[in-house]
Amino acid sequence: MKTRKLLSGAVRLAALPLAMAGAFNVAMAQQAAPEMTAEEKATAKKIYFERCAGCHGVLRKGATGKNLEPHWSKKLPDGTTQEGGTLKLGQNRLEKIIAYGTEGGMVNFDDILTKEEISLMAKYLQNTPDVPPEFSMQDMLATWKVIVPVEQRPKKQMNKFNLKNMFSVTLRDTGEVALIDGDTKEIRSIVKTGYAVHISRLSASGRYVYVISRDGRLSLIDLWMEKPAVVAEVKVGYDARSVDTSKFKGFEDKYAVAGSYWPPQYVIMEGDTLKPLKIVGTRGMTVDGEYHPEPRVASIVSSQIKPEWVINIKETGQIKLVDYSDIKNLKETTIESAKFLHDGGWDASKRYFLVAANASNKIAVVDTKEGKLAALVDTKKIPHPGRGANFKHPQFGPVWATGHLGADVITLIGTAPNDAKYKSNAWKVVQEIKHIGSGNLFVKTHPKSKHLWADAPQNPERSIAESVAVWDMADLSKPKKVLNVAKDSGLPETKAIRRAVHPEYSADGSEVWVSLWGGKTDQSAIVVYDDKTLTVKKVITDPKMITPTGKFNVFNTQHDIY
Ligand code: DHE
Repeated sequence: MKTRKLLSGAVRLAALPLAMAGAFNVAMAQQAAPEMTAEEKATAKKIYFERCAGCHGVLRKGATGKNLEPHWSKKLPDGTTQEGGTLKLGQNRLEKIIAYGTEGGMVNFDDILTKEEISLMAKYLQNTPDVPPEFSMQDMLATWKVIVPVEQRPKKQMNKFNLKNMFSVTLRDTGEVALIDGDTKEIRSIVKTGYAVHISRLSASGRYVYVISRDGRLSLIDLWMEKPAVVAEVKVGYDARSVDTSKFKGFEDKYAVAGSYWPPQYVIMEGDTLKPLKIVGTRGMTVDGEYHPEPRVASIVSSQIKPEWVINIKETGQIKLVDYSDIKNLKETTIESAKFLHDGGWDASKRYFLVAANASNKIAVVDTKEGKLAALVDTKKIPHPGRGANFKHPQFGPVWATGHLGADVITLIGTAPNDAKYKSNAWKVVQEIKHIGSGNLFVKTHPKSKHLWADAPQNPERSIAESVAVWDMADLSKPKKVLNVAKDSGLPETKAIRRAVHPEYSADGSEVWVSLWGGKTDQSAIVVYDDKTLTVKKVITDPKMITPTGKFNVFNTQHDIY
């Protein structure tokens, strides 16, 4: 129980789903669902959205997390199936699972939710989930705001910042991003975004930053302003995670595309105003041939070799290649891969896209030149690459690396099918490097670096979750260096674990920035390491530095360097 307690802290991530699996996968009891007042239901719904929906889905169909529907089918003795009971587990057992987690991976919430809230959630889960409303073009247009019209924006860069080396940093729990100058390490601007802001992506020119928040709010920041600020906003759905832009020659900064978890759809917008232009639903059949009502949009990446986005649909396992050259006559190529697609990145040539089908323990490889699936690679449990890391392995040639939430290895996959010397390694796991533990979320390197970095923020042990590991890519048999980022920050220890998360390089590849994801109200920091010497160069901290997580260096994000 002790370790599970440690696991809880800030992260309610992919581990959560696994947990509920075993525990909930039982037949139902035929009793009425507990009654709830409208007020109780509204509170529970909010908690479910904030804490549970990411893994289990709003309809509770399950993905990385278990199916939590109350209407498990029950076979009756006469062979017919009866629907509509309540979870057999009942109130007490549900409360225990929510409070303490399970061996299967469900994390404990007893340090986040009060006893009353836990009891409320147990009741809520025994009631049939409401189907949230759809979000039409009209709804979206009603939320669209151009704060600074294009003609009133600067015609050239009005500040003296080195924009290439600017970092857009997620301040997760304050719903803000901090724009931090990579050269001086000064916070240049803190910008209000949406609830539990998630990721930032760059326009092809590097001028605009697109920030997507979990409540579906998309914010557009203009880096050319004297003080960079939000110039347009739109709500793309009720629940969202991904955004990218048109990067192909001739379409630079023209379009943005954002994917939502609810409703399951993606929207194409004008790149400089966010005016929604076209919404495309993603409901449909899974790769197993079953209809799914909630296939959520996971990662989106923009091709640099075609006017195309790769849009990964989580629950169906279908990868969409969306040709944006004519959005009125939109062409989608649907590639069958494996269910539960999540995050991924390009190989070094930017022709192949590798994406984790995380709960299927696979990496799907798409050949975007041919528009086909190149391979499905089996890996250890729950691969979670972020965007992955590309380097030339001394023995196996070009490889792409992913870490795992569910295993203590970093997996290296060969990526050079057209190289005479290394083609036999293509789309094979060529090596598994031993990590400091499971619970990895992100790996990173840079073409100018000799190091590979990996975090382990989801590990139950404080000392592991607060550390990162670094390997010398020229000789992976050399012992890895383990850096305790929390200790290196020099900040006083806090009750909450300060998870070391998301290593990100500076534009020139000389520094690596690691966030310390601490408690909701604790002042935290980003620790900047010299990538050559692996020593601390600077600790960026500020009373406003609360829950820093993802960091997006403008140049590296713009050019997909990892
Ligand atoms: Fe993320 C990327 C979904 C929780 C930090 N995360 C992604 C992507 C998806 C995703 C689909 C790929 C986006 C893309 O490339 O277009 N994340 C989810 C979830 O569904 C999940 C598991 C649960 C939830 O309820 O949201 C989840 N993610 C988290 C976190 O708790 C993290 C660690 C901290 C935070 O800030 O929220 C987190 N996710 C990130 C980051 C990236 C990301 C930093 C981008 C990595 C990169 O280098 O590009």
